[in-house]
Amino acid sequence: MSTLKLLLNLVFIGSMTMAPHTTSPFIPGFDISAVTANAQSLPTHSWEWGTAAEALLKMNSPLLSVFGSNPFPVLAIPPTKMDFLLNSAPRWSNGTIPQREDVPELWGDFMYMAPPFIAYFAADSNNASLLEIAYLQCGLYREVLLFNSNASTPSPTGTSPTNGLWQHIFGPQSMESGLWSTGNGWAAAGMARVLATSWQANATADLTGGDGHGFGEISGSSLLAAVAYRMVVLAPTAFPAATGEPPITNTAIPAVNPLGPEGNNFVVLMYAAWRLRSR
Ligand SMILES: *[C@@H]1O[C@H](CO)[C@@H](O)[C@H](O)[C@H]1NC(C)=O
Ligand SMILES: *[C@@H]1O[C@H](CO)[C@@H](O)[C@H](O)[C@H]1NC(C)=O
Ligand SMILES: *[C@@H]1O[C@H](CO)[C@@H](O)[C@H](O)[C@H]1NC(C)=O
Ligand SMILES: CC(=O)N[C@H]1CO[C@H](CO)[C@@H](O)[C@@H]1O
Repeated sequence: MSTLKLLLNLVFIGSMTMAPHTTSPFIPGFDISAVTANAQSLPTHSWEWGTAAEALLKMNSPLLSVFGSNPFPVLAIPPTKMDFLLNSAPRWSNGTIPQREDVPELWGDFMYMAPPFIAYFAADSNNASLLEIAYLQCGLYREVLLFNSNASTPSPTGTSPTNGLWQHIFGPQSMESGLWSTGNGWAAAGMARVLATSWQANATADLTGGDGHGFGEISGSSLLAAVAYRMVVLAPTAFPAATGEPPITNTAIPAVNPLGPEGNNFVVLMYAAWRLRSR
């Protein structure tokens, strides 16, 4: 916990010293500085600090994110972290790594946390089989939460019983089959990061057959909008229609405080993605 808070502070300090990108030419119609300040000050849990670190990185040092041009600066992630992730928790029946340490339980939220980390670690250590694990985990989560199936082969796009929306949690502890928008945002944004990482590692064609197609309240909306803006830049042929301005131009102002730590971070992520698309 203190490690994560330290990481957040380091990212923030680093982003201040590493050529911060001026935001002035990219005015979204709401006070992005106020949202960013909230995004940094509100987190109190590990995943909120992690999301804040990610949002500040994209906001202030976008070239170092997996969507930027220098995503793998020299760093050393201790291999023990990867061993823990891959080997410590009881797997779901189709081989999926669960969100929980004690029970096999799958949460859409997980998609933003573990697969992007596994993919990044794999690309950084030049480990193709590990990169494939990150990709397969996305597919296996998709099977369970989108198709309510435990198959190991991907179900065809367009055949989900929930019209393309992911259910939130499958498992014995906190089963929650609702179609939570933020859960869908976590899933989409996590898969976009895995896709970008594979792309940067020149492995996308190997994993997907070339087109990246397998990756098929305001927090969820802004995170999903961030993904849409990212995909326009990442895969303009597959995503030609995601244009327009941030959808929160007016509503974000009254919602800034009630948004909470995650919501503020999602708005920062959306802004950073929109800014990139607008360049
Ligand atoms: C790649 O990662 C896997 C999983 O952690 C590990 O078992 C394997 O030894 C790694 N391969 C290389 C070449 O480092
Ligand atoms: C998938 O496996 C889980 C156990 O891990 C089981 O509870 C569930 O019913 C299975 N779902 C389907 C659709 O077979
Ligand atoms: C991907 O390919 C480009 C061009 O060949 C190369 O500059 C880059 O270093 C490669 N990236 C990785 C992670 O191997
Ligand atoms: C990787 C893995 O363990 N996949 C399993 C997922 O579940 C199906 C059964 O539905 C198995 O056939 C796969 O081997």
